[in-house]
Amino acid sequence: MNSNLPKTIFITGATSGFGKATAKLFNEKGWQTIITGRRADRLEELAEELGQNSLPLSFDVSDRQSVQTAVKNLPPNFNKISVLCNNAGLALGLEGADNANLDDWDQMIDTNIKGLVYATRTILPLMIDNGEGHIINLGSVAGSYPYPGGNVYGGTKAFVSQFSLNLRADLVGKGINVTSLEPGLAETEFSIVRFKGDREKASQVYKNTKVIKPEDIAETIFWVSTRPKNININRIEIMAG
Ligand code: NDP
Ligand code: 8X3
Repeated sequence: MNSNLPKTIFITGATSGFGKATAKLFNEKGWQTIITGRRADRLEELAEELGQNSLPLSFDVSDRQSVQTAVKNLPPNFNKISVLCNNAGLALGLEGADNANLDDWDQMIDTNIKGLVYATRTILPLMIDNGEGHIINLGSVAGSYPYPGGNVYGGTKAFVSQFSLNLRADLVGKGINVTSLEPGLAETEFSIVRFKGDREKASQVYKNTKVIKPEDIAETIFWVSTRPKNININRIEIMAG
């Protein structure tokens, strides 16, 4: 492979928060970005800002067929993926387990677990063919430290952490790195989504806290992606200061 060609990062959930900041930073650094998410209008707007090195693909990551179709139809100049950033995810609700909404639980499992697994399983063979790659999965401190109402969200993120280590076990010697990045409180649209559009309630979550910024996570993803290949960063936990 010609090492002068720009590298490509495939980012799930690039319409907001960490994913959007990551797309902007990698674009600035000269990478090609494949930006994905359900909201096509936001993707088009971001793609316009990023320019010709960016490819917007709108699909729901929890829909297996859509993930496979999107990857199968990648144009040849975008199908050598150096980094897959499995970032799309969400928390819904903060009710205790006896009151929580089962549809919310389904959606978190479908997105945070199944979506991440679909993207990984679909893109991994391309990385194996290229003999290099890096999968960076967005876990959370909620996967290690339980809190009331975290129930299924925390469970999905514990899956991400353990799945990352198991992927690593399968990929040793194949030139593919795997990292689980596990942040704490960061101000994005995360809480607005969790509280179903209640911005006032969402803003209370970050009151009097020095929160993590999306740009902090983007910089960490860039740092992880640019380490020498003789090391693998297994797991990074970042909490608000
Ligand atoms: P945002 O709500 O700002 O962004 C979430 C992104 O995920 C959006 O781009 C959204 O795109 C995408 N997404 C959600 N569901 C789907 C779906 N079914 N298909 C495709 N894309 C989807 O939140 P954050 O940036 O904070 O969250 C990013 C990741 O980081 C998540 O996995 C979250 O769990 C994790 N995280 C967040 C923390 C925080 O405090 N903010 C801390 C630790 C981890 P669209 O709606 O357009 O589909
Ligand atoms: C998001 C961080 O602490 O709100 O994963 O669950 S937390």
